[in-house]
Amino acid sequence: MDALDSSTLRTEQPVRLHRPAPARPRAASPWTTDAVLALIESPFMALVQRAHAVHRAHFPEGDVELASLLSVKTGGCPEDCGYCPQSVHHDTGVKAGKLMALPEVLVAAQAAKDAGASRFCMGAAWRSPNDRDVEKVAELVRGVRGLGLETCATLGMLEPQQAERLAEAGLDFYNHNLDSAPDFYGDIIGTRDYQDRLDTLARVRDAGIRVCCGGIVGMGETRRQRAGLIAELAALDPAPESVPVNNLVRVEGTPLAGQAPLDPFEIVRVIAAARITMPAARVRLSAGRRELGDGIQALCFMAGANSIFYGDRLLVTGNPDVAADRALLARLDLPVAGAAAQEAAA
Ligand code: SAM
Ligand code: DTB
Ligand code: SF4
Repeated sequence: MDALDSSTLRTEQPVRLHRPAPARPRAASPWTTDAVLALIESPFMALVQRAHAVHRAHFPEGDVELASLLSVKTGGCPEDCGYCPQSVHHDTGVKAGKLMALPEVLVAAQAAKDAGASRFCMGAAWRSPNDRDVEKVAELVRGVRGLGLETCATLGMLEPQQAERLAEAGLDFYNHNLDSAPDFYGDIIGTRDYQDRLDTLARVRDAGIRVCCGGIVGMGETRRQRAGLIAELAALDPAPESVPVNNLVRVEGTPLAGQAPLDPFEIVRVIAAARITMPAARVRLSAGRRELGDGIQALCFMAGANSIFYGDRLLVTGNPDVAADRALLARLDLPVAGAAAQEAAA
């Protein structure tokens, strides 16, 4: 990864991978792209103050949810997502593995719980799972739930009956990101389109699973396109219960490895916009926290972030270590959400 260099803090020049997709007509929502852009462009302190007020009104306890990630099936993915180290299209040195077995997953889940996590998210580098894969993941979900953790899975595109099988297994959340605004998406991903993502999200909803849906910033998108992503998320009906905001992790070998880092204050603005437009959601300050530093993370919490990925690894890249995160939350007097987290802290 590149070091943060203040001379290249923000770029509006995308690394162009694919043909740009035309803007798609969106469902009626009070949060148009223009309205979200106006929010993001409002004076920084006023924006953070407004977001903080919304946050306190909807989350009076001010707690932070700790979600741990495990890559249960790593690498070898046929999709060409320009940011992703697990795509076969990019030479990143990530080796393809098989789906992990239940006992191994339970060891990792128990360790996450012991460290204080309340949610355990299992990620698989699939375009879409086959039915046998879904049955195996359903077993993992049952096992992890049995440990008293909330479960989340992110497995790619789902068919309706696959979403139903996961719901029957008790899956609490399904993560499937819109990733970008529709008019930037084609620059980043060529092997499936925006509507595919919306279709999977609808199937997850119809099956009764709560939705975790967000995106990535820092891929070379414009500010307007960041606003477009937030507008799309806020237009989902109902809005997602969890909204991960990922700061691009620039991985050597991916087409976006050379992307200049985004101004970290811009990430705070995006978090604030997510909080104001989706007031009841857990807004997760997700990948890319290692580059942000404690001060920017504190501003993100102020602006309404109330969840983080917790644990030394994300899927295949690193994350701040557990001790550093616990120390940061303690220094900021931020309580952790959930009984397990409180026990681990004691
Ligand atoms: N294959 C499934 C899919 O794409 O839906 C699930 C796993 S995929 C790794 C889940 C999400 O991780 C992506 O949608 C993207 O938002 C995020 N992600 C992947 N690589 C990233 C990176 N280098 N930086 C930030 N976020 C990333
Ligand atoms: C999400 O929005 N971010 C997570 C999770 N959902 C699955 C993944 C981040 C991946 C970061 C790069 C990596 O380690 O592969
Ligand atoms: Fe595959 Fe998901 Fe990575 Fe895209 S983001 S290449 S679908 S693992």
